[in-house]
Amino acid sequence: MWAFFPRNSVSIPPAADKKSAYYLSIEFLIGRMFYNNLMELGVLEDVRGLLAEKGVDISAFEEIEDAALGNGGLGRLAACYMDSAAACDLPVYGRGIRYRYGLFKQKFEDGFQEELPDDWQSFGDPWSIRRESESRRIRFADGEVLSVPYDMPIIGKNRVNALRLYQAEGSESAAKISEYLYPADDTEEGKLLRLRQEYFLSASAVGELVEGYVKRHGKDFSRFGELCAIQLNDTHPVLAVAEFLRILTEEYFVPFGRAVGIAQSVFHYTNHTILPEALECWPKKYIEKLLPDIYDILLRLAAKQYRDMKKGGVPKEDCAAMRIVQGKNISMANTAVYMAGKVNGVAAIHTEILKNSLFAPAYRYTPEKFVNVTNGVTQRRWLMLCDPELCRLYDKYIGEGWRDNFSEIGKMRAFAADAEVLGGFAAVKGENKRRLAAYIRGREGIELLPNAIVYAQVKRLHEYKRQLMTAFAILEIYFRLKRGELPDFRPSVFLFGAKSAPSYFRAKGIIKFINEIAKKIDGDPDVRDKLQIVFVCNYDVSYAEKIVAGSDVSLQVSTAGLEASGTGNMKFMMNGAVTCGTMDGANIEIVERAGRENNYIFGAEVEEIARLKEEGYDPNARLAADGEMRRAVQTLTDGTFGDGGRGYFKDLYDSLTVGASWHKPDHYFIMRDLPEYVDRLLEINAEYGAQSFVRKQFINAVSAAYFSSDRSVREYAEKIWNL
Ligand code: 26V
Repeated sequence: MWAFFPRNSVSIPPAADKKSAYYLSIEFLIGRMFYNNLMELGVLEDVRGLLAEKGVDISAFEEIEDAALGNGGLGRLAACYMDSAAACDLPVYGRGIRYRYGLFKQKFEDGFQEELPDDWQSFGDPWSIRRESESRRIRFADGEVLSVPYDMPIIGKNRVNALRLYQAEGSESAAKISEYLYPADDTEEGKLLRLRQEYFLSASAVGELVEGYVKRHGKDFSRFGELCAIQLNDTHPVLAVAEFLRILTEEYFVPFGRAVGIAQSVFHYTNHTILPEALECWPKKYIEKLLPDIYDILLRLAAKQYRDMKKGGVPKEDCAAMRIVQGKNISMANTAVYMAGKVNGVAAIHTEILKNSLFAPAYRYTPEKFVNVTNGVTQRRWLMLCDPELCRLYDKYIGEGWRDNFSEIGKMRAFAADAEVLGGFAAVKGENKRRLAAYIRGREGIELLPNAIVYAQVKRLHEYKRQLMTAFAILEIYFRLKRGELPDFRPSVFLFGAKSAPSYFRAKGIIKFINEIAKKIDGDPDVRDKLQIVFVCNYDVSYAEKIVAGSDVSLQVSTAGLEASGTGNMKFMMNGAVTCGTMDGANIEIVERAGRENNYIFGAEVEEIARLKEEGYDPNARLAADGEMRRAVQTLTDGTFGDGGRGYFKDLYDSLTVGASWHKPDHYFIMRDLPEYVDRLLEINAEYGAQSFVRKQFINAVSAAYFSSDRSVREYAEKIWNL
């Protein structure tokens, strides 16, 4: 493959006076690059043909390199942005960690998740170039490690960018730093390892960028912000700010206050979640122990922030909320907000929540800092690669211009009443569904119900995403089918795909519960021709490509206010699935563009959730009043399903009805939204098969232009990086 590229083509261009942006991320969920790269080079079909002549199916390459150096939306977003930056000819470069093992491979044993290591380099890593000569030493209190960069080409039409991943070497303990993505952090040792990873990434990137600047522009740092933007993808790389201050003040003797000012013109911060348990706070003593110099810098920075706030007359409560030091901890988000030139949320509603609640005081004092950049996904992987038939349909009616300028896809809207086009669209969906069925047959040995409606919920397993609510909805439908109350019900398949964090007890309970329901339905001759659950094993990027192309209904049912954006929702939309979901994250912007009437929206909105929290919410009263719902929920404890005596189901039941010291019962408002959810699913079931339903799907697909990550990265380039 390397014959295609000069060996230095992925290096950072030496252009001395052009600004570049660096995207620092603890995750890059790039997935398989083989097909993608052939497509970007314009030779995918030729290679497919050549291999076929030799009797080789190109899908043989599905065995190799599916680099899962990320676990969900945040990491996949980073990968989409790399793709779009190259495609849009923007000088944007990724900086991350080259983990020896990616996100674990998932296995089911009797319906329980088990984790196996993901040895993603077992067939080698054909894409990366090791840049040994650019290695640098990274210092910790207990010794040094070597950071060796590996560059991976990101191929665009007129440009090849580099994704640079650092690998830790030098000793056995050094190599541990880049061994696993998300090492278990339920012990102090685990937490320290995670902190080491964050500093390793931060110091590798900042060391390189400052060195490069000094080589080209000397030690006058006044132009740094003019030439270099550093985007912090969530708080994991926030120590980069402290490392930057450390180098400028200690190695180049820049006065501290001046260094802070320069840093504020370089760094920007994207927030990806408002869940309190996911907002990083590092105990001071850990930072002090591992990184004493960085600790001093952070305390100096905190003291400066506090002085400035006092001088500015900021009232006590606001000071308390914004402070970098929070008791015994350092708040990484507060550090990021203080030091960032721009702070952004990832969907309109999410940015509003940042401004009005999470970071409300900071917004009041520095409103100009806050901007929204709604997420996007790359249509090259998520439409052109995974849905070539739909693309050919577009070519036929509007030409190929949309392939380079995705906003042209909107031209297809003119055909929304054209029976021939809708027929063609439905045929494509049917074919993709058959392909998906074949893929699942191959991977799971399961036969999907033929000609069924495919509803899909694929995403990380988390309580706020409410896979459990979908499980209850399916149970309600199951009991109604058993009683013969749904005579016209069309065969339906519910696809789940999700990995649970290895130590997330409740999430693992939800996986087991869904697998138990699947088994029960499968064993019930009364309903198994009508209803089916398939929980696919080891959901990953390659699986997602097939699922988004072959599904009819995209389930996006998070509790309103909690899904920052979602990006799976966009992938399904692009491939012509309707959204059945709540008014949350980017769902709101999806229905704004495709029409609420063309989707299936339900549930409490953000204001109602706030009101329920305020005025009191009683899930038990709701259960008592709704026999259907009660029946479904009680299966957790009435012996219908078993969890092998491991206590998972009782814990789930208690989380809904009793709560705990840290959460009130039904913290995610399942009992509020479940009845409406069941109604929406049945409404879809009743409408499916009519041309009006195909039309809804079609309108979604052709209204997806805004959700291209080409649009998103251009917005970053204009509003934040000033490229
Ligand atoms: C991390 C953790 C770790 C501790 C346990 C609970 C928990 C919950 C959530 C997270 C997520 C970390 C950040 C993240 O991945 N956010 C996702 O970012 C996507 C890209 O912006 C966005 O589409 C998703 O809505 C958002 O959840």
